[in-house]
Amino acid sequence: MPIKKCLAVLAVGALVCWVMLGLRTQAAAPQKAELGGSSVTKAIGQLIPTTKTESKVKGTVTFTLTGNKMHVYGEISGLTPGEHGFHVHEFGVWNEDGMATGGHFNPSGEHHAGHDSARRHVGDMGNIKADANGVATVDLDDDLMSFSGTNSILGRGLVVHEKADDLKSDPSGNAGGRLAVAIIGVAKP
Ligand SMILES: [Cu+2]
Ligand SMILES: [Zn+2]
Repeated sequence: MPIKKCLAVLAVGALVCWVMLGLRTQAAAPQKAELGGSSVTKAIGQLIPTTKTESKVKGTVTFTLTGNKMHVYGEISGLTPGEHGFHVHEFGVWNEDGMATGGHFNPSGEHHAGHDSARRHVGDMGNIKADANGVATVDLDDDLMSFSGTNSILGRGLVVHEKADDLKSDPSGNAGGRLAVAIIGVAKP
């Protein structure tokens, strides 16, 4: 009987140790990632024209996080006058036709919509509007984009389209070809 009791105590002790060790590793991992992510307050994307479209579209776009609001600002040139779809896409890679950026950044599995919609892709920023000189200014506030967690836009793609985004058609608003691509990276604050 005492031997059995002794074994039982040992078994319980081992189980407690195992559970505590597991909890410790679980708690440590996300904390590290969160600390790294939250120290980023500004990101930047340098739009490079896609060569297959013979585009001349270029520009610089910054993303600045204040509290829970992301301010998106930039100037984009080389456009035809009028509206052009403007989105964050899933992958942060430039290629000759911009297709390597994949679809719109959509971590919540929503349908495509305009920037003002309550339910939309996180990457949906609607349209930018170029003036007669082909220059568009982006200046908007966003409630969904982040630099940490599932909605983090760091390392993703930024795309300027050939045509206007109709703000409703899945999967990408019928905005046509991809004229310029940027990779969103960490910027100097
Ligand atoms: Cu797009
Ligand atoms: Zn979309």
